[in-house]
Amino acid sequence: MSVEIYPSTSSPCGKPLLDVLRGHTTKRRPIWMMRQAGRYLPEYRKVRADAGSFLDLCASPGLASDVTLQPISRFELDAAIIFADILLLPKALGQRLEFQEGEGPVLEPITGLDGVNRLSDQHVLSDLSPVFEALGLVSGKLPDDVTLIGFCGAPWTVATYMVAGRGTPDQRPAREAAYKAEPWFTAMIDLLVRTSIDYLCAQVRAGAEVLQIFDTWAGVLSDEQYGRWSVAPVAEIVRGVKDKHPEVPIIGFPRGSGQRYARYVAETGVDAIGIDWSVPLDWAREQLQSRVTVQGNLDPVLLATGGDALDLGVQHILDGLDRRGHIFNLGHGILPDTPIAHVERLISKVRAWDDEHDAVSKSD
Ligand code: 1CP
Repeated sequence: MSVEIYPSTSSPCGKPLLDVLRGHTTKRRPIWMMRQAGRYLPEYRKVRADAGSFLDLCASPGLASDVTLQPISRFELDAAIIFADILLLPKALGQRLEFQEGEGPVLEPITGLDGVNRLSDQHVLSDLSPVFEALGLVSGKLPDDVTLIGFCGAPWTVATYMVAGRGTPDQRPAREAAYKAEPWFTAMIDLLVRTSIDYLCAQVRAGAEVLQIFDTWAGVLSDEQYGRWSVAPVAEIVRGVKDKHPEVPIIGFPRGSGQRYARYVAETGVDAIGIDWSVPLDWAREQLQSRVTVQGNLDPVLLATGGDALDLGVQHILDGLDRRGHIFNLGHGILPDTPIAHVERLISKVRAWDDEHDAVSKSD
């Protein structure tokens, strides 16, 4: 029998991640890791080298589905996240994108109306068809209890790269455009909202069971800008997707939001909130877990560090958050130099906690 904390309108389906997101209590606490397919895995590095470039890998459904499944074969994880990138959407809108070795993404910066006017939503879904094909392939190969996650970037975060043309430490170019509320910047955000809804809905049709919206740069916004550029566009996306697919849970990840995570939950309508490692767990339990599922929040640096500090950090999260309504994850993506043994240790710790507490509840 399942105990419910949020009103649940469905019966459990046997996939721990999906069930927790729908308000059921599961035997095991679901775990997955942001960027779980990636450079810390030798099997990923091999496929990546054979593919030629990161974008070639994303454009090849067979290879993208293989690397999506790599962490699932290696570890006991509860979700696979489709291998793609948040910047495939601006590329599909017509912005030139390259990934330079050791440099990360490079786009042709958009800093005015001309640049926005050159974008077009005409071929977005056909351009992104390799992502949908890869989802279909993964969906046919996943173990029965593993959930398939689709994703996109939040308009604000995607726009920061579109404006700067690359990753920056503070996203200053986009923040300046946002402060001035430049009409071209507003038009860019509107275009991203509309096309992200279409993109996410198409991912659901292709097999995604849960969606995550990555707002990696939400935290750099000042408080009075946060509502307009981070919360409002994501709320619109959530409404647009729920309109067509009300049964698909949506996880928001507005990294670095501090106290504003509570506002984000209240105003966007997400079903779950991904939190970074700076968030105090007692606060998260009271202010967030009482309303939605919480995902997080181990520091990726701690996972790379390992040892007793890692054990303590994992234990702190397992004890600090209510196991009902918690998805174990990192507070941001796994780092490329993370030893695989540390990942194995993390997962076995989480599983051991479940076993211990299951034994306790049986002997009660
Ligand atoms: O060299 C390589 O192999 C490329 C490294 C890499 C990988 C593995 C990039 C370049 N993207 C990805 C895959 C990726 N990106 C996934 C795959 C699924 C998984 O999690 O396993 C996901 C969900 C993303 C999302 C993404 N891309 C975000 C949001 C999450 C986050 O980590 O903050 C962002 C900001 C990007 C942009 C991006 N793509 C790649 C890099 C190095 C960056 C960051 C650039 C920067 O800010 O400097």
